[in-house]
Amino acid sequence: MITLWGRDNSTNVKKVLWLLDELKLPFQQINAGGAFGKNHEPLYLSLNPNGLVPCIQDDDFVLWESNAILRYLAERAGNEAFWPSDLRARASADKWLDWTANSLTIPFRQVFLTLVRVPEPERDMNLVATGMAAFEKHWTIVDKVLAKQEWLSGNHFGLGDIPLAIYAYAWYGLNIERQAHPNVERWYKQITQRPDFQKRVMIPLT
Ligand SMILES: N[C@@H](CCC(=O)N[C@@H](CS)C(=O)NCC(=O)O)C(=O)O
Repeated sequence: MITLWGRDNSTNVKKVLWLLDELKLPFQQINAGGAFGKNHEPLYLSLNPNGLVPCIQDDDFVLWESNAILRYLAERAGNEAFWPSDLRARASADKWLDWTANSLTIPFRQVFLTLVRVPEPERDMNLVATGMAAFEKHWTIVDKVLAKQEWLSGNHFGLGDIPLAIYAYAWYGLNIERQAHPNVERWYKQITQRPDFQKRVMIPLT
């Protein structure tokens, strides 16, 4: 049985919850991090010395880092759509996990954590502007890719779509001025029709 440590409203935990549901893998969840705490207690630190969520236990196997967890679960489930046996199809989808983490983690913090979690009088709006400019530059890249293929993972929804879709939910959920990216908008609309995305990701931004 898989145990997932993490709180529902964490960006990185949402990825894992969503994939567990897509893969129909049974699991139990222990709320941790944020208001739930636990992640700086010795028990949790013995699993994940970083004190961050998510972390999973699969019997006696422990794994942290959300994207590593996504890859592990997709392969563990033996699900061809999420972990294609074809090396090139798999790598083409997989690259979006690293790309999203490397390109957008900092802009995400600059925009969303500021606008959602910092009280208005204390917000650094220059930081928000810097993050938004980075997002727009990266959406332009994604838009060109999605002009040629239906999903980031190729011709079907897959692992490569998950991390960016989590950021897209925050992007389209905030009252901010956005440039038009028609192919991204088409892709995101399709994502929002997935029941597991609705259940795990489309919860209030807090
Ligand atoms: N690179 C890590 C980042 C994990 C991370 O930053 N987690 C945040 C939540 S999104 C966290 O644990 N924050 C402290 C807390 O929730 O108490 C991953 O992808 O798993």
